[in-house]
Amino acid sequence: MEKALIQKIANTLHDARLSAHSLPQFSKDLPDFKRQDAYSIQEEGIRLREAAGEKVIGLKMGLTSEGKRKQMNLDAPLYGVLTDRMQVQNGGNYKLTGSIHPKIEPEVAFYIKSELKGKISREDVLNATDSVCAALEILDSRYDGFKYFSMEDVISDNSSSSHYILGPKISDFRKIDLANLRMQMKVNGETKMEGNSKEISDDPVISVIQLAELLALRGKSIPAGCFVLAGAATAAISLEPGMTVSLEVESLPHLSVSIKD
Ligand code: 0L1
Ligand code: MG
Repeated sequence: MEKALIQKIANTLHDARLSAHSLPQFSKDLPDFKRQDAYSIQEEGIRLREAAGEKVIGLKMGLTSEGKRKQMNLDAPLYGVLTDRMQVQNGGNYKLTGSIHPKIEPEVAFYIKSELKGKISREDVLNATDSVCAALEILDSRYDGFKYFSMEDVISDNSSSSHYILGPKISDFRKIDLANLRMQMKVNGETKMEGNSKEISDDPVISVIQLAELLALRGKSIPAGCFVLAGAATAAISLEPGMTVSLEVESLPHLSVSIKD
């Protein structure tokens, strides 16, 4: 794909996000849209955010559970890039103004203390991990109806990133079985989604391995000092004002966010 078209799509998605307007998917008119073109558009979109003063501090894996892939009718994991301005504090408010059709999903996150590059093992991930926490990801899509025709549409849109909430972290994560943690996402105290961390790529550590592999295709790595949202254990739910969404992940401190108009 030509640089000018990459830039044009990135600008269009950036403006759609800023003005909270949805768009038709690009893949409809681009029969030869390649996955690596989509990551180039994503990178251009991140450059636009950096030019506006945002700082990249994290990465996300998406479509890591069968439930999520079925919900979105897409077939493989993907990644996105997270900035400081996307963070909502644990226990804080999230205002719906400025979003298009936001949803929330239950995740586990890793704080990475040393670089992870290319083909790595489970032990490499654990050695490079400083701490772990439960996390909520708020997704939004800049496409009409929060629907995609292709992976390329969603990757271009920074894998539907919008906001995230990180719970308190624990550093003695080796004492727990990260691949078998019960996860309950509640709305106003009532359980709405229930799953297990095993549904995140069979083991959230595997998500981090897959992220390093996907980044290597772009000549990139997981840098020291960033955090990684490993993916959701269940399908996402739509946000409405008045909801307080909390996440309880076994053996990890809980977190919550209140949704406002
Ligand atoms: O974080 C995710 O799993 C979302 C990835 C993109 C698919 C979606 O928009 O739900
Ligand atoms: Mg997610």
